[in-house]
Amino acid sequence: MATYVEKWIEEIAKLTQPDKIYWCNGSEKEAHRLVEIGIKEERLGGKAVFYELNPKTYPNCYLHRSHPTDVARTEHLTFVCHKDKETAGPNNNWMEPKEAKERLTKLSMGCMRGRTMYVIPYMMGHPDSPYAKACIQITDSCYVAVNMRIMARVGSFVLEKIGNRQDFVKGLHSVGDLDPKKRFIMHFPDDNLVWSIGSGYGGNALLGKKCFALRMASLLGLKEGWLAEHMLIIGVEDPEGNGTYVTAAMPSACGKTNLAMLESTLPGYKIWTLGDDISWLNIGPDGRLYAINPEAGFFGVVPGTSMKSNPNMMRTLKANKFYPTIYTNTALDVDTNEPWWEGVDGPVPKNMVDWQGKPWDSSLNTNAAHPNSRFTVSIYNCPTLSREFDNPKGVPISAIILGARRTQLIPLVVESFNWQHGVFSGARTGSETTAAAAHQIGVVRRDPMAMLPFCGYDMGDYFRHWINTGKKLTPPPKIFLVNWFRADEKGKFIWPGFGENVRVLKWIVDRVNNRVDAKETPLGYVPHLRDLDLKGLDIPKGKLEKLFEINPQDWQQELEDVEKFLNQFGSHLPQEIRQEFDTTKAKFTPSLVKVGPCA
Ligand code: OXD
Ligand code: MN
Repeated sequence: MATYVEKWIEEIAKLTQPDKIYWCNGSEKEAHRLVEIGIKEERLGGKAVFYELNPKTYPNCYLHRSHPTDVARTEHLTFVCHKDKETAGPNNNWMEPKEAKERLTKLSMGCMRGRTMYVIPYMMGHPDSPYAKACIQITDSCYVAVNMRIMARVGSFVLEKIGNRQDFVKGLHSVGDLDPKKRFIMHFPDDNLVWSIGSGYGGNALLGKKCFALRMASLLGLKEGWLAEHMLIIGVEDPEGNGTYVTAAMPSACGKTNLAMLESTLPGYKIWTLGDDISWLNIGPDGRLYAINPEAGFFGVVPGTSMKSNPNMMRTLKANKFYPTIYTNTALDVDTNEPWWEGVDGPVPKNMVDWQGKPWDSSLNTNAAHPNSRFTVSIYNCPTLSREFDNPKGVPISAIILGARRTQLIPLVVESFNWQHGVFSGARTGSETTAAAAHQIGVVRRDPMAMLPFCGYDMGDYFRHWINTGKKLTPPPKIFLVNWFRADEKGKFIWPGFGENVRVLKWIVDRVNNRVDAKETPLGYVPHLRDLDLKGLDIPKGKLEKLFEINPQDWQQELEDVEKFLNQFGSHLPQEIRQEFDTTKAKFTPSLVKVGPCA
């Protein structure tokens, strides 16, 4: 008798009409075959799917060039289709599920004609973990199939785990005809279904990642009592060999992947990597918060990656242990057949083609690599991979870091007074937009816990879920805000960042282990300068004080903006968040303000 999975595949094949159906087994042999198909047979937008890079200097590495209109997540085409709009909240696009399915059904009729349908059974999390989830993705792209095998644990064993169950999350993906007008990424929580058509881009097409592991999983977490978060996971080892596990949420362009693989500049400190993008956080049997990384690879932004910004990522990319590594939309040095991107070490090659394969030279004043060009590489290639990565129980988390990119206002590091205050601090977090859109530089986009594009339900309810989770934790982790981007009067960053961020991690670990006290401010606790290890750094005292300056006028303005943002959640906003807001506001009313430099 056909299983539920087989019946579903049959039903989708009837709709999409592929030439062939291929069930992936996750083996390396199969990955070689899929890459070969991508080089020789399958076409995407009329082009080969993969090009082999220099086999001597970049062995087992392949370049993929996407359709020029298909280079990033398309938030405006991403919908969460709950029965009612209110559940989706103001942070999600919503469409009535019946209407959404009708649209997608029309777009999907015969969309796989002439193509192969790949069926990918995959696991998010270690197969032995009680927190892992078995899923199936269908796709008509060998690029997606190869990338899924890097990013998740693919294999026939997943089918055995699913058996005849019906409650696994189904992902249905087709590149369609790559027409942005016919592109949708739709989530159907009541049917455990993600349906994506018209894009081959990672965040839109690798459905285990943002679609399942964040949007759908955030809803599962709400139902089942856990948190799915946009967070890296690291272990910080001190000179005595003690490890402290930390997660950190950061919006894009705030150095999340760099922090996940940080090379310490402090003697005796070592950072161990467990993940760079997603954490699933569960309450363990001892009442502490345990994190697993549901993914098995990195899908990271390439430009800016160098031996200075992230030496361990450069080593990961060259490790050549797990087959293969994929570069998407980088430029290509035609003489050496090697990928190239802005910010990489070394001179700019003389003879290059850009990310679309067109001749490029620096006088063109354009980017050679697309600013959102990506690598997909196995986490097992990472030289700093923690030996706890495959621990099915996960790792106990002592601190949660919430990052922001603000040239003013937010100190280098602040510890929240308690869990509830930390949730409020995360709820009001925003980042200044970067130079990508010149006219918009410095505009603040509020992005609570870096989850605004990824929370599958109303974020007011999400804040409540955080508050409730904290009440069950014994003890809850401490929550810290960090901001590497504070600038001086000339607009120059004060803090050197990158490997030097370990100095902030050290203070966080010292606070978690009650080794140092701290100075109270209206925003939380900040370090006494004597407790921040600054040996070897040449930052004048005045500038260091600026890193922690809290300007009441600026904060009065900031809180007006925060209030507007929080008000959109209406009655869904927990009373506790309102209280925290009022308390903070009162601290900044002129008669009460008493803020000095830390000493
Ligand atoms: C993102 C990503 O967009 O991780 O956040 O790709
Ligand atoms: Mn991300």
